[in-house]
Amino acid sequence: MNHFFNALIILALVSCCGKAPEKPTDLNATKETVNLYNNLKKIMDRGIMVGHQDDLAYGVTWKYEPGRSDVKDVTGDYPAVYGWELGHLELGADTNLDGVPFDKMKSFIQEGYLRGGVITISWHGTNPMTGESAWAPEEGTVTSILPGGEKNEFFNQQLDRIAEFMLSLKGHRGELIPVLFRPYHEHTGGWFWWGTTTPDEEYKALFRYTVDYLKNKKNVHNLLYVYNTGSEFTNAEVFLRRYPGDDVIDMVSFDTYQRGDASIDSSFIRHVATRLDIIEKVAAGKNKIALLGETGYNQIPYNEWWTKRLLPAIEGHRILYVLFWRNAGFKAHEKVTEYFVPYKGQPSAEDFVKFYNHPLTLFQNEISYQEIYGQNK
Ligand code: BMA
Repeated sequence: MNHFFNALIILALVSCCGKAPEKPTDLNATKETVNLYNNLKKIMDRGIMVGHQDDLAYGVTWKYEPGRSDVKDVTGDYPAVYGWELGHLELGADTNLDGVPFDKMKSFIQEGYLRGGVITISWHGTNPMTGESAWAPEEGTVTSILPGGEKNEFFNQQLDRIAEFMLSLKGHRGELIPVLFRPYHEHTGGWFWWGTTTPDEEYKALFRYTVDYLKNKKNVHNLLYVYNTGSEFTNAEVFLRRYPGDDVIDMVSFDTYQRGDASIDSSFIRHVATRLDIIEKVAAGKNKIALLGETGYNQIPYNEWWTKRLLPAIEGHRILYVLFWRNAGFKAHEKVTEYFVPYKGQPSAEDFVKFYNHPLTLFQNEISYQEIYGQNK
């Protein structure tokens, strides 16, 4: 009887005094999105999730083979985070700028979601003012697409397509699949039309306009918003120069890639670690989540890069995930080969398995749908 009574008290205490769920910036976010937001905050106590762009669509030597993934070929397991890309959706195209059909993308997104994977989406949108690619900055672009600009209506139609896509992502019960949306990324560099040719205040206005349009005009409530710079910052002030506001951003991040000969140059470790320190402090101060949006070492020419460079760079950091860019393979029109995780037999594959087995890293088998999307205490 006594034991029973004690157990009751403990149960009451736990259920009364557990942390109340927190809201993401979208106060009307769907149940799964709120769950995801709260669950992601907790999962950082366990480790760092590992993600891969376009993982389920193709690898270095294959395309559209059901169930296949280069990460799985090497480790036996899927990544915990799946990155996808919307470029060309804004034009009403059926395939994205990298040739991935949007209908296939939707089913890959559903597949990853049902396994409990986290979905993140980037958007290398064409320049709405000139019709050139995302990599064609032109002064005045953002002014032209914001209210009062001559391309505002045109840009709204592009956002309509983004909204329609997000609202078409459905799980098994018809619920919307939550997405970490990372638009207008690497904006501290000069290569995109939303980059440094766009004045800071306009960048903020563009971000806020997009969030407002999706949320309030299109009723999109399955998004968490990610602020993402390049690596062109060495303090919080510069990192936050174009931060659109605590009321529209849920996560803070940056992108950076290993360059040069990593086997003789270890400066990547410090380069990443010092920036992670900065964004983690920012995240802690603002009650946001920090993450590494994109990284990798093209073709991984240093066999121990995973355990000797990447791991030491992220160890001891409180970040949600690290995402490796896509395994495009040979890109015919640029005549370059691009892949950021090993395929089976690639010389760094063995080291990637060590990275996989390291207690810090979380892949699909270490997380469940319930842990990521369920309502947990
Ligand atoms: C870049 C490259 C391009 C690709 C773009 C969008 O980093 O991989 O080939 O078109 O991302 O996915």
